[in-house]
This record gives sequence, structure tokens and C-alpha cells, in this order.
Amino acid sequence: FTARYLKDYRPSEFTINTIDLTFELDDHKTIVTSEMSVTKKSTTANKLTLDGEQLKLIAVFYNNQALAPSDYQLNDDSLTLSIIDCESTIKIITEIDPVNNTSLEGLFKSGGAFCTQCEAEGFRRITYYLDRPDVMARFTTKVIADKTLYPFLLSNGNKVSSGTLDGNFHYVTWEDPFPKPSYLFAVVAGDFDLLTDSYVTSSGRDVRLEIFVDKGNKDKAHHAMASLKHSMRWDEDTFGLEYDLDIYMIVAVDFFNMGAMENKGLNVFNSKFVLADKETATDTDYFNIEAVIAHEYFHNWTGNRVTCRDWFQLSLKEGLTVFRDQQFSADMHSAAVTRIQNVRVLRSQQFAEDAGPMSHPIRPEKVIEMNNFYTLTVYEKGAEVIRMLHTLVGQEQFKQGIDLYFKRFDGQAVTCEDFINAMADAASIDLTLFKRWYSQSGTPLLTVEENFDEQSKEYTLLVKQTNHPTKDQQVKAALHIPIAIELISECGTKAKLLELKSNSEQWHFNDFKTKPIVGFLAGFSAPVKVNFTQSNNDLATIMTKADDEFLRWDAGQKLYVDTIAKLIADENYQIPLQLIDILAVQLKSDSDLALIAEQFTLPNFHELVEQFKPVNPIVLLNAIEQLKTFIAQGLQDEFLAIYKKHADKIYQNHADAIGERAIKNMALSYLMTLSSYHDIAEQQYANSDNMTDSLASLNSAATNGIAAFDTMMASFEKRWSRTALVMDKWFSLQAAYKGNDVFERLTKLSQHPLFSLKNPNRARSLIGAFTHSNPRFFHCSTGKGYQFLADQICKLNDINPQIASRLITSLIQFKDFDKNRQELMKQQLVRISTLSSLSKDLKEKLDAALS
Ligand code: HT7
Ligand code: ZN
Repeated sequence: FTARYLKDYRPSEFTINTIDLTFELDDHKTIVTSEMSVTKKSTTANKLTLDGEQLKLIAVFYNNQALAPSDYQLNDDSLTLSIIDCESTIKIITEIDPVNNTSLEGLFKSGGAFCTQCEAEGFRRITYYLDRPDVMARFTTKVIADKTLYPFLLSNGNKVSSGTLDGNFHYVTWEDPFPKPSYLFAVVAGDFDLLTDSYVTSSGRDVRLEIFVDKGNKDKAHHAMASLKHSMRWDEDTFGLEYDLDIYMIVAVDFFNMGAMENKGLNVFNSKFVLADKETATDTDYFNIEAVIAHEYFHNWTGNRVTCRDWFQLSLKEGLTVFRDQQFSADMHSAAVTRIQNVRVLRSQQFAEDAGPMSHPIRPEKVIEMNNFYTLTVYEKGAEVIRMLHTLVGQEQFKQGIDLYFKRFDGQAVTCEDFINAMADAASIDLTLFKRWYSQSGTPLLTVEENFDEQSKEYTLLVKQTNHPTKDQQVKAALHIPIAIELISECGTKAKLLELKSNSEQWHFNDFKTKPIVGFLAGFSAPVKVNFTQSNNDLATIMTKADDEFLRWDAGQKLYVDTIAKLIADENYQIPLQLIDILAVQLKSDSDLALIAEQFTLPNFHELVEQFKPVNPIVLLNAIEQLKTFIAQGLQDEFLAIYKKHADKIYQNHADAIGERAIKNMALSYLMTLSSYHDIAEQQYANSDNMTDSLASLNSAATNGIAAFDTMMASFEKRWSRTALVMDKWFSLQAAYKGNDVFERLTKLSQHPLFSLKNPNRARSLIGAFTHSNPRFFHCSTGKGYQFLADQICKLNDINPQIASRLITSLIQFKDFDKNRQELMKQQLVRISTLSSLSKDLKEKLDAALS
């Protein structure tokens, strides 16, 4: 497998102006006919190498002349033709086998429907093509299929003709007026229920909205439709960006490797991010559906109208679009809670990735398998980099930067540098140093020292940045880091924005009578770690006095982390009762209930591993449990009162009700650590009228290993066995069960009639949930947890390499744990590496981890 490098980018020597595709759909022998008009960009170009994988070539025509095999070179991954004329037509006929395509890249079947996934390099599994994002062509697509089995035949753009054919077949032809790269191409054929609506854009154009779902699920698509309309309005209001086609279609499928795909005018979604009603979806599901619908919709401008020159630039569209969806969610809900959730993802997963063997900058420089770079770094850290720009220039100038970006580049495939330059020019600021965020990997560590001169009353803040070497880069340089702070004193609270541009800088502040208390990194203004020792009293002050809600929350998290550090060092450490007093104040604060629930959510295992690595995971888990039980004991009356206050409320779907459920289920999770309250979970499960409450009760039963767990789960299974998305939750709960027989259970579950490794949601719901949500058994000292994961990865290597490669993350980060566990994890990695047909996806990660 050969690596590709950013530095080797060269523009294509050919353009493809138009491509006319015909699909004759069949389970095992789909025939794809492609007719392209091709232009030479330079007269010296005479060989055209098209990408193609897993295709059966039937015929090739050059300027309408059939070619003999001796006229072209055919390899496993390419087809090379001699090009004589400046303008040529090339016709290629290929045959593909969608049913046996379990990788879910290219054309595959999801249930009864045909469906495509072309990003990043899936189009080459459909036909031979210049499968790279900077080759943009006008697509016309004719889809032919059986009329009864596939009444809906969909592709990008506008429907231009349709009709019936002999033998119960029919066809539809679609034309996309916007030139696009092949990764945005899509075809879907199936029998669906259709929810329709319409949207009038700010300039008065009528857009037809269509959501296609499996039969019987139409009632579960209303939230997705409302989310789409909110997204369309928000993008007009915030950035002046309107939708540009007459129709916007979304299709929900059950078999999908990721969340969704922004194909032009025809988004394909994992049904998990479309279908919802109160019985089957949690409040978090509702939130995520809205966010993913928004994300894909926002791509129509940031991704589709202006796309990436090459795949190294992926963060150009993904970082920017994640930032946009985060801003949208913050506007639709509590901005503080939304931000806290973004930060939790970064701290618990992205920081680990950035310190692990696959560490890479948000714009990677070397790639073996592109699918391995749809990462938290490119997406989430990429969004943080855009957020820092936003913080530095402010919303107004940011909007001007976006305007300039579209003015310069609409309809083009460009680079991250082009984006930053547009921002710099619009805001008239120098972003030369800032650009280093794109090429440097790793999480900076800020070390903070403070001094207050009692004589002069001057307060000094000294900040140093350390950028530790990472696997991919030994030498690091200083970054441009915006640091928002609050200075809290008896005169009130002052907010400041500091810009750290070198390894170490200090700032002086006057006008304080006594030493101010600093709230450091308001709003989490940069994706960094902070080393700053503050007393419990200072943290308690920040928790109540900071203006920024993120700072208040973060001060509480620091208190938890400090306590856990002491418990790791000494399991007999006596947690001071002062903690309970501080938390009691917070419990009674007038913040919104969802925020209080966040404040009482302890940093999770993965966030804490990042803090304490290398760590014995069991010692860490014991410390977390000790702290949780201590808080539960100290505040049990208060938790019980909160629980009872909200226990019997009828389900409603608005912010206040969501907050009430959040705080109630937070109280439940504490109470459940005390055995005298175990029957509450059972009662809640029995009385629940919604999935949020049912799942919360089952979750606390699983994680506390309570006796009624199996009875509750049996009833849940009986009720939901025919609802795939709910059964995913059932498998995840089973995988999170903390009981010594968990491995026998996992074996049985992997043989359950509803379990299949071919369905990514199902594979994630059992294997991903076990490795992520059951650290006590995943990391058990026998190594059985690692062995279970490795067994599944070996099977997935052949079925779906992308999913196998995602699931291996928790094994390759073995350096986070103690030496014994490192050895056990490495043994499993070595075992996987000996597979005879190891995929490119796994090989790239294994080589990085084991070298
Ligand atoms: N842009 C989309 C990426 C995506 C994808 C990538 C690889 C393999 C399968 C995939 N499905 C979707 C999703 C997004 O970021 O919006
Ligand atoms: Zn995206």
C-alpha cells in the first residue's frame, strides 16, 4: 500500500466536462454505462489514467470506436487510455455486484434499497473516473430498475424525464446543473414512505423538501423535516446563504458507515439521524438529528459550492461545517450546554487521538487510506481552529470573511490556505502565524502562573505554551492562541482576550485592591490543555461568580479532577466535606436545569485517562466511583427531592421539559450508586412514557449491575425487537452491563439472531459500546476484553474495513495504560496484523501503533 503526500499534489492534466451515467440496477450484475466528454489541459498530455476498483470492465469506446484490450492498460486500481484529441468522448461499460458489497462504499444494498456512498473514493467502485475532488463535471444520470421493487429512482439535481420500459422496468433521468466532484454523486432506488414539505427562500424561491424513509416510518420523520427548515432559515439569517436547487431530498437508510452524506440535492442519512418519536428516541437523539441535518445542509455551501482541492484539505469543508453546525445548535438550544458537550468530545476523544499513534494535523500531510482521516482531529479540532478565527476577528468580520471566500471561490475546489487568506483579507489581520494550526499536530499545554504585587497592586499573568512531540512530528513551534479570561474581583468581573504568539508571554493588569481570581480559557477559546493550580476556594468563586457559564462549569470539573487525582494516589484519601457544601450551592443555583445536570456530570473515564495517563484503568474507575458515591451520600436528600419533583411529569418536547428530564436522570444516576435506592430505576422503567427516561433507568441498572436488569431488558427486547434503532440501544445496554458474566453475555449477544456485523450500527452498538462504555471489563486484567475486540476486528476486516478501522482505536492507544495492559493490547494488535488479507485501513493504523 503506498502513501500519498500533500506535497505531491499536481492538478489533473484533463478536465471532464460532462458525464452521462446509466445504471441498469440488478442485485449482482448492475451495468453502469458512463459517457464522458474530456478535454486536455495541455497539448503534451497523452495518457489518461482513470481510477477504478472492484469493477468488471465490459467495454471501452474512444470517440465512439470500441477499443481492444491491447489499446488500454488495466490494473487492479486503474484504467489507462491513450488520448489523441484535445476534445474526446470516452464511453465505459462496467459491471458491479451491489449485494456483495459489504464495505458500503460505492453502490451497495441497504435492506431492499440500492444506495451509494462515494466520499471519499467510492465513485471508483462504480465506474472508471478521475475520482478526485478537483475534477468537477456536469452529471446526468439515468436510473433503470424494476418498477415494483424500486418505485423511487433518485439522483442529484432535477428530474428531467421518466417513463416505463419493457418487462416491468421504469427509468428516471436526473440532471444536476452544478458541476461537482464525483464524491458528491449519489443514486438511490427503493420503495419508501415519503414525507414532503416546502420552503420559501429569502429571495422567494420555492424549494420542495422530501424525506424518504422505510415503509411505516413516516411519522418519525417530522423532527428531521422541522430541523431542515430551521437550518435553511438559520443559514440565511446568519450568513446570507440560500439553497440553490428546486428540490432537497433526504433518504434514510439502515446500513451506513457514518452519520450522513451531503450529496448534492440528495443527502443519504443513517436512519439513526432521521427517525425520532418520543417512544423510540432520547432527547440526545433529537438534538443529534437536528445537528446532523443542519451539518449536511450547511455543506451545500461549505463543501459543495466550494469544495476541497484534494483530500488533505478535508478540514476546509468539515472543520468549517462542524463549526457552523455547533453555532446553529448553540442558537437553537442552551449555548453553554452545547459548548460543554463540544468540549467533552474534544477532551475525551480528540486529545487522545492527537497524542496517539495516528496523531496528525487538521490538514494531514501523508495518507495511506483516506477513510482513516475522517477523524475527530479533522472535524472537531478543525472546528476549534475555525472558532479561534471567529474569536479573533468577531462575528461581523467573520461573516465578511465568509462573503469574500464565496465571492472568490464559488464553484471551485480550493485549499485551507485560500480560506484563511479570505478571512485575513476581509478582517485586515495577519494570520501568518495562525496558519501553523493547520500543519502542526498535538494538543498544546498552557502552563499558567500568576503574581499579585501587594505594593503596586499589579496583577501579572504568565502563560507558557509547550507543544510536545507527537508520533508524526518531533519538532514543534509556538502557535497563535487566543485566550479569553475573566478577572473576578470585588469590583466585579472583567473579560479580556489575550493572544499568545510565542512560547511564553506575560500580561500585567492594574486597578485591583486585592488579588483577582482568574477564570482561564472562557468559552474554551482554544483547543489546549491547561496546567494551572487554583485553590478550591478560587474554583468555588469561579463556579458562582464567573460571567461565562463554561468557566463556571469547568471550575467544577477541575474540582472533580483534583479529587480523583488524590484518590488515585491514595484510595484512603478522605474527600473534604467542603466539596459537598460547594456542590450544594450549585444544586440550588438558578442556572437552567440542563446546565446544572452538566455541572453534576463527572468527567468521564476517557477524559480522565487523558489527564492521568499512563494509568491503571481499574484504579481510575475505583476513584471515579468513590467520588460519585461520596457525592451521592452527601447530597442524597437533595437528589431525592429533585428526583421526586420531576418524576411524574408527562412527556413534553421543549427546552424546559428536556432540562427537567436531564436533572432528574442526573439525580437518579447518583441515587443508584446507593443500594437502598435501586428500586427507583425499576419503577421509572415501568412508568416511563418516553425513551429518555426508559434508557436512563436501564443505563443506571446496567452500570450498577442491579438485580432487576435482566427482567427489565427482557421486557424492553420484547417490546422493541422489530425496531432496529431501539434494538441498537438494547445491544449497547447489554454491552455496558457491569457483571462478572459479561463475556458469556457478549458471546451470546454476538450470536443473537438480530446481531450482524454487516450492519455498522449494530456492530457499533455491541462492540463499540463495550469498548467505550464498559472500561472495567474491557480493561480486565485477563486481557479477555482486548481479545473480544480483536476477534471482532478480524471478522470485520473482510466485511467492512472502515468499521474495523474505527473500532481499533481503543487498542492502538495502548500507551495510555499500565505496562501489563500495554503488553496485552499489543499482543492483540500483533495478532490482527498477521491476517492474510489485512485491509489498507487497518494496516495503516497497525503500522503506526506497532512501529
Ligand atoms: N462528508 C461526509 C463524510 C462521509 C463519509 C466518509 C467516508 C466514508 C463514509 C462516509 N459517509 C459520509 C459526512 C459529513 O461529514 O458530513
Ligand atoms: Zn461534514
